[in-house]
Amino acid sequence: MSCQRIMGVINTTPDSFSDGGTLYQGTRLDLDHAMARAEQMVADGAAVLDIGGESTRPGAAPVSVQEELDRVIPLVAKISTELDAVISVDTSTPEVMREAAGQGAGLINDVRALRRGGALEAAAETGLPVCLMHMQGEPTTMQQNPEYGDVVEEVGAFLAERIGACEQAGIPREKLMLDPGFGFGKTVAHNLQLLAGLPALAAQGLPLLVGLSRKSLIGKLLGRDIDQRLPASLALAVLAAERGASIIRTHDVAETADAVAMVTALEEFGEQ
Ligand code: 9MG
Repeated sequence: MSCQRIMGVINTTPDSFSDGGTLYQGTRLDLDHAMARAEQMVADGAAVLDIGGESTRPGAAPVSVQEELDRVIPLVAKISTELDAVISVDTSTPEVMREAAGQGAGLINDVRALRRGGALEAAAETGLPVCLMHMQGEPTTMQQNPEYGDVVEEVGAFLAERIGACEQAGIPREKLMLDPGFGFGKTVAHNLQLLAGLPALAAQGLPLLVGLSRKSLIGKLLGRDIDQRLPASLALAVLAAERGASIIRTHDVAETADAVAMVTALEEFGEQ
């Protein structure tokens, strides 16, 4: 059963923080393996697949436009012809947005909230919905010393400014969703404050997308390595869904779909 709230993560990078390189054979992306992962995620309940070709983990090597296109576009093209899922392209690069849209992508997920030169115009041209994510700083340095006065208020103000920029560029508000960017220039305390403050961000009236799967706050709070973070990731997914998240971004689709389905069941029961 597909759960409309689940976005499965497919990293086509050799160096992503939790699953980097698992789709590689030597130095080449194994398209058949990536496709098998996508098929499994859809069978497990993902309604959206998020395909990314740039690692945003702190210290990751920068990727050229051509490299990002080569990693992402063949997979977007193949999934769009073979699978029934919305394809989200996880990119900040205008050329990738345009090309992915042409190959059947249905959503732009930009961790830089369309701040890269030409990104607003490219996203507007595609006519696709966009997820605007908050990040303090740049991936290479964002975790060095993140600072906020009131993190919920500042993230909310940033996202409101980006909504305004999108509207000015011709992307209507109805096409936007928002993401506080857990782990992107945030300490553990900032992440927890944002999780508690999700209802305040939901009050902007746009759908919230949340990614907490396997993130380092779990490692910092519980001392768990990446491969031991599933139970805490599920708890965080449920907490986020209860606090108003519409879409949950996850590496572990089957387990997260079941966990979040319990929140959905309770919400639907409450509406009777
Ligand atoms: C690409 N990416 C990695 N983490 C993410 C998160 O938390 N949200 C969104 N929208 N994208 C993310």
